[in-house]
Amino acid sequence: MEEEKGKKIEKKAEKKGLDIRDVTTCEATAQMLRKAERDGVEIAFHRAADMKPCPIGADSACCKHCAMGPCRLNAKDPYAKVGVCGATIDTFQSRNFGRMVAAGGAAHTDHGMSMLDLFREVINGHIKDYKIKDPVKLESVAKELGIEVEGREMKEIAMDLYKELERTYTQVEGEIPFAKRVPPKTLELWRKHGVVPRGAMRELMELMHRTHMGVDQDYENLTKQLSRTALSDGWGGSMVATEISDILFGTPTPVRTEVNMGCLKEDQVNIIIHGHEPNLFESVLDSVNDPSLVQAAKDAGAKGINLLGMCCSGAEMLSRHGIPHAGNFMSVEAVLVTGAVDAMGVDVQCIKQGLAKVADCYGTKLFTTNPRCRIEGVEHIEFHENKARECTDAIVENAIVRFKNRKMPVEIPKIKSMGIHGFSHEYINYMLGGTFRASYTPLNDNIINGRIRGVAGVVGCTNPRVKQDWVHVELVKELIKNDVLVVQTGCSQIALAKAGFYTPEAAHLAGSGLREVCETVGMPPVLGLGSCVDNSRILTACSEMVRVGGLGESIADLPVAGAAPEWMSEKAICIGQYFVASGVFTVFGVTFPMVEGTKFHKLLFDGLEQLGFGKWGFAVDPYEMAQMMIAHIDKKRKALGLDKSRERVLMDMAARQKLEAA
Ligand code: MSK
Repeated sequence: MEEEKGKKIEKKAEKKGLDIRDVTTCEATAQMLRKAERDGVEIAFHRAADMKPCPIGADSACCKHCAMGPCRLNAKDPYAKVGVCGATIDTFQSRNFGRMVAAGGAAHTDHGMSMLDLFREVINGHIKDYKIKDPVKLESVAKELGIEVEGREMKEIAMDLYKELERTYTQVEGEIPFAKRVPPKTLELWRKHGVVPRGAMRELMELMHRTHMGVDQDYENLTKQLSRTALSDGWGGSMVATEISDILFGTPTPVRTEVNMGCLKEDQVNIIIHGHEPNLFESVLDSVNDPSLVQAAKDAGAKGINLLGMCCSGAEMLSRHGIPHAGNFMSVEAVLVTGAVDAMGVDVQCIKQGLAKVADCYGTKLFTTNPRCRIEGVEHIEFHENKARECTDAIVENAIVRFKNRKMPVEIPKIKSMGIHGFSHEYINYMLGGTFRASYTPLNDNIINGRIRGVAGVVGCTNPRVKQDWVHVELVKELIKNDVLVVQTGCSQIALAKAGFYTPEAAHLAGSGLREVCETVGMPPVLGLGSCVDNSRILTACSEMVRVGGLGESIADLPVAGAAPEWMSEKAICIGQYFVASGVFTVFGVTFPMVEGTKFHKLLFDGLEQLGFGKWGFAVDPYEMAQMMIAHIDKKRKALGLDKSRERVLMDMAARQKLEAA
């Protein structure tokens, strides 16, 4: 029966043209895709082959904001028609884009607010399972925001910091606290254009209002509000999430650990935590180390309990504690196909509903834990931080029961890669400058002397519309080969980690200048900074580069670029927009939800840069994407007068030796 079903899925996949080599370069995922087809199980790759994207929606040429429509325009002749209310293609697109920014920003902001709620309850003693693990970071963030720290108790400083950061969300007038971290010239530009965020709730509310039918119908005006909202995520919600998570759970420092499905262990109870908020994962970590639960696992015949992460909370735990990571977004269903996962606990964001069916097929215990994210038919064990272990112990206990009663044959791909993760922006400071002169000066110096051409952030999701991991890996290969230092977060980080780029030895793949810096410092040419909210670390690093000097006065002056080559979520659009509004050229792959050549498209892809911001770019091909980013970096180098130093580095060995001696 199963065999027959399997043959049907295989045939269906063939008919739909699903050639496994075309959909993923992740060998472990490919192996599990083959097994899924043998087992008669469908996962997102099959569903993607079975679902043609709506061409009108893909171009964002439709509007369903009221019941006079939905209206749709012709992407080939977008100005030929208008909606029933008279809205033009530019209004359609800026509204749709604005709502993507709002949804993505709300996700990060709500995550950040949860972290802040937890912080408050820890400070006032209502939650005792967590404590402040990094008082040094607490003090430095407090000082940066103008809070007095000298001679004060940690609790007093923490409460003042809480009150200050609460403004990030609730403030109705003024500027969000981390506006203080923005380079003055960038902030001046924001003020000039009226895009400095007040409070995230206000910006989100206003953006939703202005994208309602019959409100803001001027794409330029709407772009200001969607930029202000995106900035309230990057320099607001996400930045608070990162900083508070560091204060509560520790600021990452480099740690060696493994990624990929080969980290599963057949003879152990395997538990995967997948999602975004680190608090659930931190408590599961306590549970799996509880001697009574470890003993229970042994009594059930297991050698121990093996805890792994997936997606972004996995990337955070990888960075902070060296917890092995089983794979990125497009591998989350595939990993269940191993039959080795005894329990998976999920919290919020990027949790596919399809997981429920796959978990059911393989007898994996799947649990939702967050009241914001439940899945029909999936058992919910609610996670409360004031009794965190109740939920996480229950997940572990259920996993042990499933291990004892494993019925399905287990097949674990024997594939994993070792790498170094955990490069917070503070550690980059220390790594490059040493204990006594921790600073970004050596990074700036190496950019100025041309050994490092520039810095690129390569981040974001995986998407079944492109070959999993391939665009990430090829893009990063091209960048480092051309002496561009790469920083990463989220699922992109995991793609490169699986491909072996997270070892200092990977420096041999870099161009001569970057290789030399990596070998001197002993660092990989690709640095992982954590989860998608940790993109805020890249903003902070950019601010530091400006502050240290020599690379211009604003973020827009820096020889940097960003990319989300396999993006899929609205959060990615919000991230892209906050990078663009901060001054960074940001290239997206896969698809871009817009008709090319409209006025709104021209504004995002060109006009914003002319106003002093960054701009968007789009390319599907990783090599073209790399060329676009490198060309932009070179343009910025030229504007800074640094093009000559790089020519010397690349072309003249004697001059290079002279520079080294200097
Ligand atoms: S998990 S948002 S698929 S990076 Fe943050 Fe990965 Fe993108 Fe989700």
